[in-house]
Amino acid sequence: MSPTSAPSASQVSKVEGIKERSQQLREPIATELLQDTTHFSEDGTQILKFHGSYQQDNRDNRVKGQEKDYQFMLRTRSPGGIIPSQLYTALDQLSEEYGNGTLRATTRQGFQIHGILKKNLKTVMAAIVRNMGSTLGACGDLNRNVMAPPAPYANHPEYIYAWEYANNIADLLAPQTGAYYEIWLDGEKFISGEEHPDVVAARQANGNRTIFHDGEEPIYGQHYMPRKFKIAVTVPGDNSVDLFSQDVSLVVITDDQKQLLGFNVYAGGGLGRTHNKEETFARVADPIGYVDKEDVYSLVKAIVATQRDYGDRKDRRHARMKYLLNDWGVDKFRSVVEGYFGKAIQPLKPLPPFEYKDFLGWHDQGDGKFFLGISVENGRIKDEGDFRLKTAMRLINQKFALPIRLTPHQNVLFHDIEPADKLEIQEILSSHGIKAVEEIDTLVRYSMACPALPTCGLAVTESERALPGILDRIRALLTKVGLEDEHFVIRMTGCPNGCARPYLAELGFVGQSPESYQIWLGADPHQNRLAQIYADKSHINDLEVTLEPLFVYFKRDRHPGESFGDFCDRVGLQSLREYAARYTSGMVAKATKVRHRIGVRDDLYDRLKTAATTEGISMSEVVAKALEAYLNG
Ligand code: SRM
Ligand code: SF4
Repeated sequence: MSPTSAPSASQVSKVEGIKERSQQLREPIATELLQDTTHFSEDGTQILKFHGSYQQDNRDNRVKGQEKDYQFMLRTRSPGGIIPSQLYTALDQLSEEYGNGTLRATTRQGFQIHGILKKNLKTVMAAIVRNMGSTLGACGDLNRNVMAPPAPYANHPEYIYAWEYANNIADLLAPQTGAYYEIWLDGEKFISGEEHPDVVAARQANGNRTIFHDGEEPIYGQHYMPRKFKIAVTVPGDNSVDLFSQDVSLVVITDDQKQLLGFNVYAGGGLGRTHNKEETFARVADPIGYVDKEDVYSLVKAIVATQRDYGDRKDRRHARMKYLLNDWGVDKFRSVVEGYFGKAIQPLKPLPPFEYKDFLGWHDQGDGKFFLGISVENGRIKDEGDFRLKTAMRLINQKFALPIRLTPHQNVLFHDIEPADKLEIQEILSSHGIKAVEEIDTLVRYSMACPALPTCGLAVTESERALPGILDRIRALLTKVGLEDEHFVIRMTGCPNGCARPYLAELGFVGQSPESYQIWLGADPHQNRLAQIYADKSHINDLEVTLEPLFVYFKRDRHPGESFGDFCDRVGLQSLREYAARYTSGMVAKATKVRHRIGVRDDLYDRLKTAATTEGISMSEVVAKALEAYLNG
């Protein structure tokens, strides 16, 4: 039996037609790539995503009436965040030669290069593949990069199973079309690793309507998925992958001897939403049940087939699998999946609570070697002033050829480090301005921001470029109210799509209109619970006024050891709002100096800084003096 739900053209969204006409992801990009143009057509742009690239423009360079400054972002597909040393060397060089000079570690354990011109796209893509990488399926309506905890423990079998199955599921659901190799490598096929025979068999296995028997794509058919699809595999107690935000999460279950038995399965998480459209929302995944290891690929295929055949292909805003779970409820979803699976899904196995883990700093790997987790602010690997992470990583890579793992928190781990090399590696990092994990402000350590401006076409506010300054202000405010050692999870995005998973942060900023953010509060520190909207369109200049009452209330009424997110959840939004209202009307004027901000040109700012240093007074005082003099005539 083959699936029967090929959507009819009159009912479906525009993108469904583009996929159908693409000859399994070949056109129009194969044709348009050969044309001497700066960018692709709308259809080409959509199909290009499946190959791992987004057409963007540098929004800082937009000039009315002129063509946009088109450029391309490339994203790697790296299950579990595994980046071999050879691939890192290639990505580093490509980003220097063809990109904007930076590399960006993403929230799903991939690398992105920004700023590639269309004429160089093929060169860069081919170089990635020839150096053990791939971008196929990093974007588009199919299974995205499969996540797994990044810690390379050699002596924790659960972790080893998690990487193995993350990798195998990535293979199982990889597109089978020849388009990628034809277009970018002139048909030459590069295989970076053999597929596990179980995966090959599982892909072709003729389940109950799970596969198409004609064409190149047994699982996806001509129309691929209705929307992006995201999977993570983790181990009990480890929520480094934010498992509740995924379409599907699998949790490794072992016996007392640490032999793999099977997996607990969760489904229906997803974060993307649209402001003022209540029918779109962030959602945490539901527990679905347990599956034996022998059946896990069949179950994953059954879930994929359920979403493929029943996911909404008319309205892309309602097309993620979370809406099926929401509209059907867990019982109906489970029973439809069981129809494809061909048997009953077993009850969930009991598990300990899931915790936030980032694996930063030095760790014993368990096989005589070490791994080192380096905090990368917002994932941006660059050289800037005294901070020269890009160069430091290049030197470490050249000298020691260490494999890298990218973490789901935009950080990097070097592993397989010989004890004798620890000191030299640490020295390379220190001499390039990279702080040890103990020296990093904990607000920075536990924060994330998405790229937003200038590359993201969907951004309505700054994010990556704004968060560092905002964290400084929050640290100053915490110090002011007597919470100088406090930290919590802060995440920011430039729009409601949720790329830095702000709805699972204790304090989330979600871009709403220029310079204004929706403020989300109350997720737990381990990302098991969603935050809620506390304030709308909060201007970033009002940050201190908005947050000070909350921090004061938290300091006064928290339970011993209670985190900020748990506190906000316990007292509730209404109580927070009431306290803030009383606080602002009564005490805030006395307690807080309201600060106004004005912008100055970079050169003026530098002169201001020099003047303040020369005179030994603060910059505010210099400005105040100058303004007084000016205003008084
Ligand atoms: Fe994302 C679209 C960046 C993880 C939800 N995301 C985009 C685009 C491609 C903008 C676009 O469509 O034109 C962004 C490119 C910006 C740029 O200049 O690089 C973008 N997303 C990112 C990254 C780079 C953010 C980061 O700080 O690392 C992450 C890349 C991950 C990867 O390696 O694959 C990234 N995006 C996420 C996540 C988090 C996750 O997957 O764990 C989410 C929320 C989880 C989810 O999917 O529900 C996420 N991105 C979205 C959405 C909203 C999807 C939805 O269901 O509504 C969009 C827009 C869309 O798909 O229409 C989007
Ligand atoms: Fe762009 Fe919005 Fe994603 Fe940020 S959250 S990268 S602004 S799509």
